Amino acid sequence: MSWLERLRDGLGKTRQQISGTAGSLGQEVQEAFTRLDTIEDLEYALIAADVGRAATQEIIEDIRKSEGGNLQDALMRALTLQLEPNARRAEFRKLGFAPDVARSKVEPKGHVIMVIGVNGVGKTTTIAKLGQYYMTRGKSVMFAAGDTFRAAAGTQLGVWGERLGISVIQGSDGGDPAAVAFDGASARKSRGTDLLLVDTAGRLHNKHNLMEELKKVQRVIAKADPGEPAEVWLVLDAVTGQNGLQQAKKFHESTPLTGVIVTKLDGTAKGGILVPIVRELGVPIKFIGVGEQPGDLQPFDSQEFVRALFNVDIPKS
Ligand SMILES: Nc1nc2c(ncn2[C@@H]2O[C@H](COP(=O)(O)OP(=O)(O)OP(=O)(O)O)[C@@H](O)[C@H]2O)c(=O)[nH]1
Ligand SMILES: [Mg+2]
Repeated sequence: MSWLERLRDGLGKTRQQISGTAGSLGQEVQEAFTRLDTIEDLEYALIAADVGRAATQEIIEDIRKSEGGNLQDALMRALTLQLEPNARRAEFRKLGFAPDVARSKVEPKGHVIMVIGVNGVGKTTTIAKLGQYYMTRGKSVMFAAGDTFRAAAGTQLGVWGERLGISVIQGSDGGDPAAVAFDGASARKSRGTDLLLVDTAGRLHNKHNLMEELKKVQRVIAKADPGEPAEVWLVLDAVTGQNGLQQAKKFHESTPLTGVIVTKLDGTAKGGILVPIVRELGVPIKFIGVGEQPGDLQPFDSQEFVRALFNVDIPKS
């Protein structure tokens, strides 16, 4: 299966949830607005998919203003617009709809990417996938096993490293994660490796400790290699929906994020969560994950996402 097929497949639950609730999206926009229940059903469907109220209202407004065409086309345009960063969305609306570059820029600004997020969201697996992604694009990659809290977390990353041929800086279970991060950042610098991906714990004895620990890891990396980590990416499990978004905000307050990776879009009917992530966090979505295999992670592309969501063919460019 190609990535696009897996993406379509993965978004199946969200698609069913939207089209099942919204009813026929094939009707003309103008006709739909003559029957209020159609629009109410669509609103309900979007909210149930976790698109959020503010974005849903804007989407309905954009559809209302669209000139002709059917409901699905207007909805797809409006949704794509909601997946653009806030400033670009305003600009596109003024110009009429025309995003040029929809695909996220995933070239890291520097050499160290710290990967954070609560437990079980897919951090370690995502690090492995990212390692493969960058390696197949010609970059040298290293991992640092900074989750020393959960027993066997280091082993899990070690297994991935072995499978992918990526070297892993390990600490000891229960040891100091900042020490592992420091060793990793120093080793990356001295070896001249292009990229270091730092895994972190998703859970400690309490939440406050976790945030403090992440800040410390970040500080120590900067000590070993000034200017790094250039990127702090939060992994968010789409299945957790609005809850995950609230957690993301907490992380963002304490360790400012430069990107978000949304995983498990294959396991949820709430794929609309990407919309409030973009709107409320104001941080770009870098990658999305639709499965457990290394190839199941790809740079986020708003147009591709919306087309896959509605099972519409993607024109070959
Ligand atoms: N279906 C699906 N499963 C995924 C995806 N990404 C990760 N997983 C699975 O989610 C589970 C947890 O992944 P981990 O990478 O261990 O998560 P983590 O955030 O490192 O968890 P902790 O180390 O406990 O904090 C694993 O079974 C992964 O295979 C995805 O995009 N889709
Ligand atoms: Mg982990």
